[in-house]
Amino acid sequence: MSMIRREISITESYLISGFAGRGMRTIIRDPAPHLSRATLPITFRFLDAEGAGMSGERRTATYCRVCEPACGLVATVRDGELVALEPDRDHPVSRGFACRKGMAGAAIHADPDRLDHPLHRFDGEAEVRSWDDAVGGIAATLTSLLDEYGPESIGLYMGNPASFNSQIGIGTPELFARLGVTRVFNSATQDCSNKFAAATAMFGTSALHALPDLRRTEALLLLGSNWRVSKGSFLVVPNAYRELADAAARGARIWFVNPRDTETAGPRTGETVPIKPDTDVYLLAALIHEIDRTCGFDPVADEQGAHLDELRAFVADYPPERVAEVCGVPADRIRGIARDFAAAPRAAAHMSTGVNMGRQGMLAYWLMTMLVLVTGNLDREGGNIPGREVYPAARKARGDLARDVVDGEFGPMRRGHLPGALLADYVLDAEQPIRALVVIAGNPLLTIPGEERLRKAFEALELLVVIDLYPNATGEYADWLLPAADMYERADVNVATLGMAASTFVQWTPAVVPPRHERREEWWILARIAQEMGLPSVLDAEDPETARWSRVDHMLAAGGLTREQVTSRSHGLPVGDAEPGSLFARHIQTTDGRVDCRPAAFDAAIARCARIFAELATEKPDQLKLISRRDAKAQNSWYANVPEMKRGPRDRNPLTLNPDDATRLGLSPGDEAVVRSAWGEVRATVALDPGLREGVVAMEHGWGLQPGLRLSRERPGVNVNRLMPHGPGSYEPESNMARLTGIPVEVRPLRLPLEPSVV
Ligand SMILES: Nc1nc2c(c(=O)[nH]1)N[C@H]1C(S)=C(S)[C@@H](COP(=O)(O)OP(=O)(O)OC[C@H]3O[C@@H](n4cnc5c(=O)[nH]c(N)nc54)[C@H](O)[C@@H]3O)O[C@H]1N2
Ligand SMILES: Nc1nc2c(c(=O)[nH]1)N[C@H]1C(S)=C(S)[C@@H](COP(=O)(O)OP(=O)(O)OC[C@H]3O[C@@H](n4cnc5c(=O)[nH]c(N)nc54)[C@H](O)[C@@H]3O)O[C@H]1N2
Ligand code: SF4
Ligand SMILES: [Mo]
Repeated sequence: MSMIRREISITESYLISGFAGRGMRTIIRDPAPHLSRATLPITFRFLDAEGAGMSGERRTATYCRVCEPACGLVATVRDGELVALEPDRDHPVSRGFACRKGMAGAAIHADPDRLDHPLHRFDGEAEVRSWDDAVGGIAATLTSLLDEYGPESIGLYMGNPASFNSQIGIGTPELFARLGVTRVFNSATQDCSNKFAAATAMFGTSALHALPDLRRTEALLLLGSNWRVSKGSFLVVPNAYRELADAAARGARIWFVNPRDTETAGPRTGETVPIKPDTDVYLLAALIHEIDRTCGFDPVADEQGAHLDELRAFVADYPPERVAEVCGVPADRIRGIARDFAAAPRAAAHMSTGVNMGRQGMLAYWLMTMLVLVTGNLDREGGNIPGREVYPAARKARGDLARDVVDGEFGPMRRGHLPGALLADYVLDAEQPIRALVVIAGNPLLTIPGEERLRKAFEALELLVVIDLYPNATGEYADWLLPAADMYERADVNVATLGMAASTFVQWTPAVVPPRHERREEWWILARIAQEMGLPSVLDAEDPETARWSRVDHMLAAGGLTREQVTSRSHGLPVGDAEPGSLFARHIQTTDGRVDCRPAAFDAAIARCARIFAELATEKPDQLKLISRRDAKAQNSWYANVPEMKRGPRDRNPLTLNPDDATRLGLSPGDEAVVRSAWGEVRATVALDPGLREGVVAMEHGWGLQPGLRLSRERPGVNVNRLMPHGPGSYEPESNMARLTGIPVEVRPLRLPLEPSVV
């Protein structure tokens, strides 16, 4: 076996999978410090004449790009194949922590059901086509639609994994922005867009979010999250559950405001405050009102905030005794939390998807921030502070919510990413429909509310392009299904979550292995389509390799870093901890440098707040409400085909009920139940969860048949988003955030078929 060693650019690594078929395999090593940015040392090993497999094992430091913490991992590559991932003990921040979802990356990489070649579907038949055919065919259809109907006929949906891919933003603007495409959708409107809207109104920028200072706080209010399972969101803290346990061991008081007593709550961490779903905004208002009425606002609030009197006037409508019934939290308990939170020398708060997905996520995020501010805990040690920046994101994302809210085709909405809950409406619109949709790293059929209507919409499209790891449920409707490289097949930098971390680090990873078969990175796919359409393309740059990293280089340069520095530190380059004082000193973007504590842009939302309160106050007392839940062995819809994550009871997503509710409804574990909302109906298997508040039922999302995936065919589960509100009026208009929790439902046993004797 002969061996040559030489330097090769990353672009070239795309060619490697082609070489492999001709008897050559490649090993990509850790980038060595002396190498220039895009250059990796590569060892080619030629197979011997008999074609015996190459041997040898190497370990490469990399990182996980499934969720926010970006945990350091070590990949084992044997005979050129990724065989295992394990936690990186030498990582300066995650220090040997990683979860099962992360480690399952090796199984996803090797999954035989992955997309490996471009597929074209025509008259119900799918056939393998060349990349040239694929990009040529897509370019031709896009060009003719543009000519005939203009850019409004084209839509884009970017899913959640796109956020963890530093390269996805390279080809995308070149293609879609140049075409003038404005109908852009993003999973954020099913996740967190309320936070962008609220931050814009309070801080003058959508990119400023103050994190709880877990290591130093003495009181922590956590609403609508379950860190032990999810590992957190809008927060980069590896092993956040451990941080909670450490804080509690130090004596910190922790409240989990949640309709469910979660895996995260308990004697090691803190107590659950079992709230009724979709009512957090009133609890938060009552806490602030109680503090105002008793100990008063901290004097620093007058310096930090504008319009405090207007805030006072708003919360005065919601005293503890008035909200107690609606929230399902006794007034005394609310007063107790207010007292203890205000009295704690350092207190912090955080809220996540359970509150984002209610009807008033934007106001809830505002009030959560106000609770921190009026107790003097904003931008203070042990309170809420922004993460250390690398790139001045807050300045770049400056905005004005009042100007952002516009009259859209389907009613008021925020400019920017369109509401996912309207995707089907845009496609089925009679006057100016979206006729071609490109879906990148997303599975909207299962993750956006309203499956039935989305099916109609996807059927009506003239062109659907799905760029994914898998032939996912959305891909069933695709004319072109394009195979994406996975995270271990691409070089990357963790730019997406910079500024959201308690301890900021910049991490580089090389492509651990070359893309299998014909998988390609998204930027390359989009750049090829751009070329075919005669548009500028990064592939036509003098040096495409330098060009495709230019955005990352620019972001790093803003922080005084170079890619050389970053690539030389294979376990991540620590940048610094979140800094008290930096919010007001550097980040805030309002003209007076103060937080707007009662933005005028909230007027309509505040009027709605009163209306929703009246509606909740008169609701029938036994009204069941559906909430979402996550499972430790899933990641939205895309772990459906990983055998080790779907064993045992994880063969379906049951409807979980409190045992008393189940008895009242005549349901036992294992029974089939019908769940009906005003928007749809599903059948689900019943399971009990004594941790659920009475009157609350829960289901995991991300399930539902994905015919292209073997395990999903055997264990499809049901898509809970059939039950979720969609269409005009179903989302929060200032943020475009979908409503995915606190949905009124009716649950009844599925009528058994008639006894055979009766038939
Ligand atoms: N009812 C309800 N609905 C929800 C939620 C809920 O709690 N309840 N949660 C919401 C939330 S928070 C989110 S973020 C959304 C998620 O919504 P989506 O982003 O639409 O869905 P995912 O299931 O995350 O699908 C990701 C897709 O990307 C593919 N993928 C993974 N990695 C890559 C890659 O590197 N490149 C490419 N091209 N594809 C890749 C996967 O195979 C999968 O098909 O769902 C939302 N929907
Ligand atoms: N294992 C696993 N990890 C994941 C994911 C996954 O699907 N599986 N998805 C990833 C993604 S995309 C995201 S965005 C993050 C999300 O991370 P988290 O926001 O922590 O998500 P969840 O674990 O769903 O926690 C939401 C909690 O809100 C509660 N809740 C529901 N309705 C309400 C309400 O009205 N009020 C209050 N106060 N609480 C409510 C639920 O009981 C649940 O415990 O997780 C990420 N990590
Ligand atoms: S916590 Fe998230 S980033 Fe860390 S290993 Fe698990 S899935 Fe990956
Ligand atoms: Mo998410």
